[in-house]
Amino acid sequence: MTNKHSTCGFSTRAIHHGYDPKDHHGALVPPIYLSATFAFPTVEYGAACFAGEASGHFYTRISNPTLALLESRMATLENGEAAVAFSSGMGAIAATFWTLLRPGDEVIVSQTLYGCTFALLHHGIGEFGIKVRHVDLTDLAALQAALSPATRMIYCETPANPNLRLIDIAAVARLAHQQPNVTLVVDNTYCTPYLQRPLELGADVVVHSATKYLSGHGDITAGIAVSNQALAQRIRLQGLKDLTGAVMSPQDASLLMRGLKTLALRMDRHCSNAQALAEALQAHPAVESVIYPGLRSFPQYELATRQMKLPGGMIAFELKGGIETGRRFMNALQLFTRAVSLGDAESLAQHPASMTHSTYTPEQLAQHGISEGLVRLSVGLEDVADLLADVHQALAKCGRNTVRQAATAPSAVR
Ligand code: 3LM
Repeated sequence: MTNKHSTCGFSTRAIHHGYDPKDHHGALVPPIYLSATFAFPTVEYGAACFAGEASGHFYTRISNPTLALLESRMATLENGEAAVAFSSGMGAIAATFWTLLRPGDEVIVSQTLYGCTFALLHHGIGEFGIKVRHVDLTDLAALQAALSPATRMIYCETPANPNLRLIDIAAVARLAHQQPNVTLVVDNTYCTPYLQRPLELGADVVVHSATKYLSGHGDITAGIAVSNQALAQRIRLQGLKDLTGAVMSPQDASLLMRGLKTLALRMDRHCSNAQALAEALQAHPAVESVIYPGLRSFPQYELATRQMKLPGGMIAFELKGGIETGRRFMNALQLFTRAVSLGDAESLAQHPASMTHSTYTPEQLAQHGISEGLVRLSVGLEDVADLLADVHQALAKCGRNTVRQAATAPSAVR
């Protein structure tokens, strides 16, 4: 695999890293190797592959040339040594947990997490003898107090889904690494490596839902884990090969590489559109509060500017009148689509408490800082004037009870 672009900039590596057309009949776009299995020239070579003594591809659940190219691109973009591709973000997260944790271990997790990660912890690994401790990781004294000889992992999202709380990765990494055998795992889905590179700040593993910004077009589910060689090899041979089998398809790897080519351009646009929308929301009298890392009112504004290149494309906000007004606002949107997921070209709106985070009980939502009235926007790539117009018309309607029953008429649901 050619690595002649290893010293180039982010976008150049996202487009070219690890591939030279002259090695592939001049094909500009890397070929998709659909083969599930690979021929052994000799029985001895096959045995060496299985023993880990030969590095060739032998079965796509373990490795494949198309996946290997994608993995090398993700590794360089995150500034890690190696990456492992999965069929979903949850596949990557589950494989990382199952590889690195054993009964009797403790995992310290931040207060707010994506709903299915929360469910995996509480209804998955938490029921297999692994102790899950939620700690406010913005409070370093609380983290220090929570660390114990049994701690094997610290896990966080920053910004967190859905309330955008940030964790100071460098500070948490310093505490984590005072103790041997503690792995800091950061979910970098909201930022992508274009905005934030946790491994450079001391994290050990980065996980992604590549379903989101990395692929960027809402047409695949995919996941990635990036780390050093040794950890990646363990995650591949245990978490991927044996414990989950959640391998990415080669076609999806190709779509994901297509998405990566425009990642920087798209992220710049997501961020500038979101900044304009967040400012407009904040200035509107119907709005109670806006959470966006690019606003000076954001409680961790200084950390956001230090840790993230730009504030991201996600906004959370509450309207005066709480969830009832929030529902009317979402049903009145015409250009925004009412849908979960994020990071697509299309702007999306959803209600975390009843959708992405419905795996939390109402009590847990309150404990974990996810308020009932929160509305989440994934700001897309449309023209900002059209997005502003849509939000303004929906805000004008949501105070009054004049909204058509969009949710009951499938043809009217965008
Ligand atoms: C969502 N999130 O709408 P997949 N980590 C983070 C995530 O946001 C997600 C995952 C991991 C949403 C999905 S909700 C039914 C739709 C921070 C997914 C999991 O397995 O690729 O979906 O990634 O917030």
